[in-house]
Amino acid sequence: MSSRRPEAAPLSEENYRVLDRESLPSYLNEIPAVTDVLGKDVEHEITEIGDGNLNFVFRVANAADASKAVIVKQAVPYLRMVGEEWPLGRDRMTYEIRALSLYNEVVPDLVPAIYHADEEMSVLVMEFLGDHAILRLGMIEGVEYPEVAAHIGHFMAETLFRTSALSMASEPRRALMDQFTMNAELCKLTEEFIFTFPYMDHESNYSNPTTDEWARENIHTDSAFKLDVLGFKDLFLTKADALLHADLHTGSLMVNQDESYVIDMEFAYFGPFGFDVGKVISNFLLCCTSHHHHAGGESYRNWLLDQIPVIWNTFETRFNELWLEAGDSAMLLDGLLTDAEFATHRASFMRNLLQESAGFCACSMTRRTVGIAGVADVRDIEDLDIRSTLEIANLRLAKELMARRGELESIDDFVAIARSFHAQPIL
Ligand code: ADP
Ligand code: SR1
Ligand code: MG
Repeated sequence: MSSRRPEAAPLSEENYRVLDRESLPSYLNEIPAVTDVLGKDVEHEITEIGDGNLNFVFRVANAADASKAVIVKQAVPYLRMVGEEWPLGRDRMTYEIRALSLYNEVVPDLVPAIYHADEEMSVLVMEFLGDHAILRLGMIEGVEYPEVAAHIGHFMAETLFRTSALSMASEPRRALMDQFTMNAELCKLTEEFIFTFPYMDHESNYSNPTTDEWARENIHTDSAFKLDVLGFKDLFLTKADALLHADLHTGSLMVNQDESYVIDMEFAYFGPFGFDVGKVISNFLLCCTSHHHHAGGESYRNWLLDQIPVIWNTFETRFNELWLEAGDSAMLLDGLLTDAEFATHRASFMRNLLQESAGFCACSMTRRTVGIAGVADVRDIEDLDIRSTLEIANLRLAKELMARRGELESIDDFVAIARSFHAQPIL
């Protein structure tokens, strides 16, 4: 893994302006890598397609040939989902650019290509994934994607292993960490919106009266659960295993029947392996609950549950392959462990990682249910009673996974808990 330039100086406002439909054509016309795709001085068709929480995303196409298109993503100096009254540094785009550049080296088939990256303007111009849908939206519709679980597992194994101390030497790894250390504001969003606010009365939390009452009685006053979550917040703050995507959910995946692409890596930082693994799995579970209401029903719920072992087993197999192939690293030198000791170490490492992932999965399920940033799978259900029943189900499952994570010896144990939960009548 190559090291990159040192932590950048603060961004200057002099070279920054917010791009819009009027200014985008002249901005893009000066970038040869973009005019190679769109054509030079052509008429543009520009659509703002951002449905995310933080940034503005434009599709810019050649008006005469819509197959020629790029995506322009720009960070503005505030949190889009709240508005200008919630300032947020736009250097988050610097971290997205760095992480996407690294992913383009490590897993080029699983991320969009970069045409242009402009840290001063907080702009990324990238490949338009026109033949792909956001996984979350497809899953709400009950679409089965045969390859996506294996792609997710492969993505996590490659990106997590190759940026970890199991693979890299100590000095280049510290130089790489230095590139992401100051993604402080987005880490703080996670610290607060995933690990703190959802477990207390907080003005930012979502509200649905029946769910609120259940949360007050079963979350805010459950000391054991809150202390477990605090332990995971501690891991998030202190355990720097690898470069994480750190916002890896089904809204950060664009897919079709054959291909999967990971997008939106602005939260990237060095954190615990299990955060990426647990977060992505939690989104399959949240969707599974929603199909007690959505049309997919039991058969789609089973498909979703079946994907979890595929994600984990692909991850584990590839991670172990990379580990067996690796030479000396910051962590291990050839000759330190016997083959038997190494095998014992790997097995115990994977069991710990599974249990850690289950805990992060529980935190993610809870925040997506009672925190500000919900998931459309459940939060877009109009009937408040149905929504509330599903929300409480998600909270109950989250608590069970958290409480029982220490029992987990294999991914089958994890999925067995979810299967028996969903075998009960929920609606
Ligand atoms: P945010 O950081 O604001 O959450 P995202 O990176 O998630 O923004 O992008 C918002 C939306 O823009 C995505 O949900 C997707 O619909 C669209 N989008 C983002 N990147 C691409 C891409 N490379 N190709 C096609 N659509 C994209
Ligand atoms: C204010 S929290 C917004 C959330 O949106 C992003 O997708 C992250 O998950 C973040 O926690
Ligand atoms: Mg984002």
